[in-house]
Amino acid sequence: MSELFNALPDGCHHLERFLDTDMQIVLVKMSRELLKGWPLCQPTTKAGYPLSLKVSSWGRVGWFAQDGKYEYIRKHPVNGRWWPDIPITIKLIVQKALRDSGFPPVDIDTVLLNWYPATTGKLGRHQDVTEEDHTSPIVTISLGDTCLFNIGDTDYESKGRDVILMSGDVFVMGLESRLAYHGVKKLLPDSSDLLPNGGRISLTARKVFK
Ligand code: MD3
Ligand code: FE
Repeated sequence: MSELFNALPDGCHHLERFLDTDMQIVLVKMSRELLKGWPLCQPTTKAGYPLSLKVSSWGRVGWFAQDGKYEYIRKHPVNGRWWPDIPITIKLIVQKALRDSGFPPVDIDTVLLNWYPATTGKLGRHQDVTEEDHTSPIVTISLGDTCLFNIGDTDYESKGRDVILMSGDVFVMGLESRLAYHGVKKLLPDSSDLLPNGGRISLTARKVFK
């Protein structure tokens, strides 16, 4: 009964253990390949503070935050190279997650890699509104250490619901939850053996353009 009082918002789907260990290892290898050519960069808030994570991207554009702006940029912020194509494996996982959640396919423009360092990684409460398209569902793959994630509604003050995201889980946010406030409160140290020194990678697929 109690879960009825604290259900996930409409349009929000937690696909637990969606990816087996072999697929998680493949995705970590792909992430390392990306970072060889497009190294992690640390975004800063509009007030100029560094976020407690670092990012890189695949796709036509990549999300970044610098000089008081949150934006999608066409090239890596440091080396100026165009972002690489989204790996087909990631596209297939995203389409399967959407289908299993009851959504039609989405032609994604970008996959954001978030790197959360062991123990200190976190992401303050926010809405994803940098995109032009606010209706297509967003899909996130979790790899490495477990995190404590919170998702509310479109009111910043909403208490929200805590969700434990583990390595191999996929989270889909569509409908009302597309614009829900959410954040990563903390990582649970030593909760996964996938990454040698701990930490967490999330891969978030989005349609940016209408
Ligand atoms: C709910 N990433 O990159 S994933 C982000 O774990 C972001 O890296 C977190 O929030 C992470 O913007 C959370 C789950 C997630 C992603 C996008 C959402 C939840 C969302 C968009 C709308 C509502
Ligand atoms: Fe977000």
